[in-house]
Order: sequence, then structure tokens, then C-alpha cells
Amino acid sequence: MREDRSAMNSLSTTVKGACGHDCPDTCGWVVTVEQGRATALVGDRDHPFTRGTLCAKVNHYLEKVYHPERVLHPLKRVGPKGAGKFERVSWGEALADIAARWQAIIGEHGPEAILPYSSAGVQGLVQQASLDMRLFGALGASRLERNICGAVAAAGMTATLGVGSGIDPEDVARAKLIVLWGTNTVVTNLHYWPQVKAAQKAGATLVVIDPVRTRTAQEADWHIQPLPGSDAALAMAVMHVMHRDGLVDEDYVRTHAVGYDALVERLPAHSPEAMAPIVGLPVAEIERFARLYATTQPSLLRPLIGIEHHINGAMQFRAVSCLPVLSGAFRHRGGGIARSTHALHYAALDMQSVERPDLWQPARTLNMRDLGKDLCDPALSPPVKALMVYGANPAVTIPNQALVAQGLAREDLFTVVHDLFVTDTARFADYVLPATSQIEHLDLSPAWGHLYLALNRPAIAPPGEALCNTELFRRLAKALGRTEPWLYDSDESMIRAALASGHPWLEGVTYERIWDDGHARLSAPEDWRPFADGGFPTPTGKAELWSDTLAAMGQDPLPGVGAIRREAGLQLITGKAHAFLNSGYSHMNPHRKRAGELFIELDPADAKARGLDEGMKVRVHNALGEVHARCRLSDRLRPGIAWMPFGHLEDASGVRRGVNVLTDEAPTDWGGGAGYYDAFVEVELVG
Ligand SMILES: Nc1nc2c(c(=O)[nH]1)N[C@H]1C(S)=C(S)[C@@H](COP(=O)(O)OP(=O)(O)OC[C@H]3O[C@@H](n4cnc5c(=O)[nH]c(N)nc54)[C@H](O)[C@@H]3O)O[C@H]1N2
Ligand SMILES: Nc1nc2c(c(=O)[nH]1)N[C@H]1C(S)=C(S)[C@@H](COP(=O)(O)OP(=O)(O)OC[C@H]3O[C@@H](n4cnc5c(=O)[nH]c(N)nc54)[C@H](O)[C@@H]3O)O[C@H]1N2
Ligand code: SF4
Ligand SMILES: [Mo]
Repeated sequence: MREDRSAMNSLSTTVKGACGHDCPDTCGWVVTVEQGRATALVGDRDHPFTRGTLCAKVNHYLEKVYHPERVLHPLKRVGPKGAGKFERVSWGEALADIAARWQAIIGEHGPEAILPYSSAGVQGLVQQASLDMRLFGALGASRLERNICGAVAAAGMTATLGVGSGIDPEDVARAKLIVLWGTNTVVTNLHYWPQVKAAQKAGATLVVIDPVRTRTAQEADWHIQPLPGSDAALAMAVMHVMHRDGLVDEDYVRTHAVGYDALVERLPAHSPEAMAPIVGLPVAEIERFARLYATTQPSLLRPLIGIEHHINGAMQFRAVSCLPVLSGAFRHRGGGIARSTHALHYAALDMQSVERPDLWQPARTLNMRDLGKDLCDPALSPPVKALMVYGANPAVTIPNQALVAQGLAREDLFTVVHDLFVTDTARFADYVLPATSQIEHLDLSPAWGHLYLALNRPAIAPPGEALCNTELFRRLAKALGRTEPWLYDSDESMIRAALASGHPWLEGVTYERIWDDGHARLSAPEDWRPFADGGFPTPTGKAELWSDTLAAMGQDPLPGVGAIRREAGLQLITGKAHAFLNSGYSHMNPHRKRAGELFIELDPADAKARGLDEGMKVRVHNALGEVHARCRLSDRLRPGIAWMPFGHLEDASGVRRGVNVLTDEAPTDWGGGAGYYDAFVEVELVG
């Protein structure tokens, strides 16, 4: 990489880049490099969305880059699986052995016995998914359905609107009513928060809908605290009131939607009175919210992930996205729904040219959610005999952690993990391969929280023998004897090809321009109201209040409450932690200290009923397993609901296990996700 060396050779230079973490903000940053070493990394003040700040996690990014525990060389397992004992080997030896093992497995079981498992550990055009997709596609390896984050939301919204995105989140500035619906903006979408606050200061009413009084909810004008999984029921009640009180924008609905009459027939059964016991709120509060929503324009709904992690997650998104159709909010600038902008970036970029699905062999698909099950299923044919994990830490992040560990511990499973650290997944690996950090590789970074594309330039050479994802897959292709030239394309050429799609939103967005500036806004029209005049990209071209597509899938063609999961015990929500990035940073000291011991928050009444008090060490358990946690009494929950942070690697007794011991793989209604926040647990004193 030419750019590495130029940065290395000068005495002190600054290089623009962007954070590659799985986070909506995709902050712009500037790295100072002195004699080949990065000496400072700060937010890029010129970035219009992130404006010079990073976050509690990434403020100390260089400590991560130069962390003493970073994997710098290929490692080969020497101890038993899971013990985390390795010895250093050369790249040549590692690659030759991996290629030989894969070829033997292909020979015996066919290529589908290889499962590549990756997620958004590095979020970017080429490092996240490019040559890996080409290589595994060419081999005919099993494909992975990556549906634990965002896919369910997208599937639910798409059923109604034809897209999973919505309007530009920055148009929040024009909204008069903002509903943060199941998202903890202050913690998870930090750089959006000032924009929300500014709109609130300018007179907008800020409503937060969350079963937990989060830090975000505390700042709201109104915190609505429903029972988990009941958002679709709440949305149905809102639609009932809008129709009953003549508050539907009939003109918009008649012109731009299908199925309104069928929906109206369903609404009598979804009155606030009927929905109140499901939602767990007084009728008057539901009525008040419905009237506020229906009578304030522009109104903006802003969900992220909270309402998708339920078994009725897709229906929750489908029902919620019917609201701006009925209210006609899409007509108004700043009105509608704003979820992930990912699809907007990816629609503009030429993705076919990056992943080359046209060159893939046919293969089965396995869902990442089922990793434990699939690894342990004796009937799976062919069995998974080789697992290649990169940009993910499934031993911590996938439901049913104990089963995932059991699968990873299989002696006959050949596991390769490419990461910066020996993660909990890597502890089970046969080979751990050293990965680059974001300041050591080139990538184009589309964002899911805004419309700015960023170019992440490498600032330093990779330490030790670390390789970026794309280079790893080039070398694996070579070790496997593959000669197709498209398995060896350079990062720069893939980025240039993706930018050359000809899409109008990339007009003027050139490689050279983002190389210099670090970022460029997609060339969306200044006043971009995608659905002001309908034009929904659904099969009918209209917003589908009735969906034939869903009917054909055996789903309810109309919005409804969905199948809410309720079981005995406390419903456990395991949300994002301030100091961690999913499981990332949880092994690093300042972050670990800040997050503290694994804890569970309980409503005082629930604690009392179990003889528990603040500070006690408790056993949180269900049929799947148990974790130990420190008990915290909290007035931010509703009785019956418990909260634990997601991302800790060990529990309060120092045992290597976390909250996903308590979650299961029960699939969402559609969209292929997991009901992470539909876990039910009992809590008792550790005896
Ligand atoms: N600090 C930090 N930031 C992060 C991350 C991190 O790990 N740490 N992770 C990143 C990732 S990968 C993602 S996907 C985003 C996620 O961003 P968010 O969606 O904002 O995060 P979550 O914590 O998953 O859920 C948001 C809220 O939904 C609430 N919730 C749960 N169930 C329901 C429900 O049924 N109805 C309603 N209305 N609310 C519900 C939870 O109480 C929680 O407060 O955050 C990103 N940002
Ligand atoms: N209980 C519960 N479970 C959850 C959630 C929850 O809220 N509660 N949230 C879910 C959500 S929304 C998500 S997105 C998932 C996240 O699930 P994962 O994606 O598995 O989680 P991460 O911890 O972000 O793991 C990313 C890994 O990528 C590595 N990495 C970073 N950069 C690179 C690189 O350039 N190359 C390579 N090869 N590796 C790199 C990091 O070191 C890290 O180990 O977890 C899900 N699981
Ligand atoms: S993790 Fe998110 S908020 Fe933090 S620097 Fe990265 S993109 Fe910005
Ligand atoms: Mo996520």
C-alpha cells in the first residue's frame, strides 16, 4: 500500500480516517503519525455530523492499537480446545495448513462443510465483505445469513414501505415531534444526540418509548414506558384513535397506500382499551400519545434496534412504520421515520462489483443466530467441519452461549479466527490470525446513522505480521491454488469500482475528493422527502397496509400485535453498554473498570419478593444456564423487567460467561433474527 509508506517516511504527518466500529456514527478522525508511530487520534472537526468528537470507547483507540495483548503473529493451538494456549507460527505454515485442511474437508464432505462466519466488527466496504465473499462464493462454502442486527427491522419496515431506511436522520432539525422508539441515543448513537437536543430546544417535543428509563429517556419531555414487545400493540392503538377521531390523512392514504379499508376493519379490536393490558399503560396515556402523534407535524419516528430483538420484531417494525403513512408525515420535511441509512449508501455504491455474487457457486445458507445449534447438530448434512470467524465474536454475542461454546469445543471442528485479540471465540481456534486495526488499512466507510461516506486511509503500517481482511483472503486464495484474477483485486480498485456506479447520489463523490477531505455527503437532493408523493418501492408501488408478500409468506397480511413472548419469571433486556462496543473493549482495563462487575438491575418490588437487596451476588438463571451478577435495585424499570448490560466477558464470580447464556435462538416472526430481549429468568441469592 503506497499510502502507508508515504505516511511512515515523513517526520510528522496527519492522516484522515473514520471509525470502523459497528456503530451508527462512523466518526471522522485524524491520526497524527510521527516516524511511523501513531501518536494522536482525535475526532475530525471538519466532519459535519461527528464534529470533532469520538466517544468513551474510541477516545483511547491508540491504546488498543498498541495494546500489549494484541495478536501480532499467526498462532497455532497447542493446548486443548478453549484453553487459549497457542504457539507462534509463520504465515507460510499457517496458510499452507489451513488450505490443506480445507481441501481435505472439501474432499470428504464438500465445500458446504466450511462455514465462514463474519459480522460488522469492521464496518466498511472492502474490509467487512469483499474478497472473502468472492473466495467463499467461488469455493461453494456455506453462506451465512447475517440477521442479528438490523435485518429484522429492515424486513418489518420493508413490508410496509418497501425500504428499511426512511428519511435523512439529520432532518430531525425540522421535526416538531421526535419519537425515539426503542433506542438509547445517548449511549448508542452519541453524535445524533446533539441534533435531537437542538430540535428539542427549538421547540420540538421529545418522546422516548422504552421499557427502561434510560439516560435518553431521562432527557425526554415524555417517557412512555411500555412492556417489552408491545410496540406493535401500541401502534395499533394509535391507528385506532387516528381513525376513530378522523385524524388520518385520508388523501395521502387513499392516494399512496393499499389496504386501508382492510386495516380499518381490523381496528375496532385494537382500541386503547383493548391494547392497554398488552402495552401495560393506562388507556389515557395511549390516547394522549395517539393524539399528540396525529396532530403534530412534522413528526419523526426514530427506531434503531431495541424493538427488533423480540420474536415479534418484524411485526413491531411493520406496525410502527404504518404510522407515518396514516398521518401523512412523509409529506413534511422532517416527518416520517428515520432508521438505518445503510441501505441508502449501499444502493448508491456498486455492490455487485465488490462481492461479485454472479461468480458464486450455489450453496446452502445457515443463520448466524443458530451457530450453537448447527455446530452441535449431528443430523446437519454436511456437518460444519471448518469454521472461519472474522470481524465477529460469536462466543459472546450469539444466543445460547453455552451451546455455542459446546460447538466450538468440538475436537473435529477446524476453526480459524482472524482478529486483533484472542477473543473468547479465538480461544477455541486452531489458528488465530492477526488482523489490522482501522488505522492500518484502507476502507470506504458507509454509515448507518447519516449520509456521509468516509474514506479511511491507513495511517501506519500494520504492526508485527498483522494483515487486513482483504489481504488475508488474497493469501488464502493463493494458498488454495486459485488463479482467478478477481480474487486478487486491490482495495483501491474495488473502492473505485463501487464509487463508479453512476448513481446520482455519487455525483461528484470521487476517490480523490474523499481522499483529501476524509468524507463526502451523498449527493441527495437538499429537500429530500422520499415519500412525499408516494413512490414506495413495494410490489404495488404504494405503502402496503395490506401486504400480499406477507400473505404469501404465511404471515399476517395486515399489521397487528404479533406473537408476544411472555413466560414465567422476569423478562431480561440485555442492552448496549456505555463502555463497550458489543463485546469489544471488554477485555481492556479502563473500559472494564468503568463497566464494573456484571450486574443485574431489578425493580425493588421484584427484588424484595425474592429476598434480594442492593449489592448481593445473585444467580440469574433459566433452563439454558446461569450467570452470577451483582444485584442493583433500580427505579428505572417496571416490575417484571430486569436489565443487564451486554458485552461483559465474565460474570460476577469471574466465570467466563455472559448474558447470552440466558438467551435462546427462538427466531423472529420474519427477517431471520433473534429475540434477544425475550429472555425470561429467575434470580436468587448465590448460596
Ligand atoms: N456504547 C455502545 N454503543 C453502541 C453499541 C455498543 O455496544 N455500545 N452497539 C452498536 C450496535 S451494534 C447497535 S445495533 C446499536 C443499537 O442501538 P440501540 O437500538 O439504541 O440499542 P439497544 O441497547 O439494543 O436498544 C435500545 C433500547 O431499546 C429498549 N428496548 C428493548 N426492548 C424494547 C421494546 O420492546 N420496545 C421498546 N420501545 N424499547 C425496547 C432497550 O431498553 C434499550 O434502551 O448501538 C450501537 N452503539
Ligand atoms: N444479549 C445480547 N446479545 C447481542 C446484542 C444485545 O444487545 N444483547 N446485540 C447484538 C448486536 S446488535 C450485534 S451487532 C452483535 C455483535 O456481534 P459481533 O459482531 O460478533 O460482536 P463484536 O463484539 O462487535 O465483535 C467484533 C469483533 O471484530 C473484531 N474486529 C474489529 N476490527 C476487525 C478487523 O479489521 N478484522 C477482523 N478480522 N476483526 C476485526 C473485534 O476485535 C471483535 O472481536 O451482538 C448481538 N448480540
Ligand atoms: S464507536 Fe461510534 S461513536 Fe465511537 S468513535 Fe466509533 S463511530 Fe464514533
Ligand atoms: Mo448491532
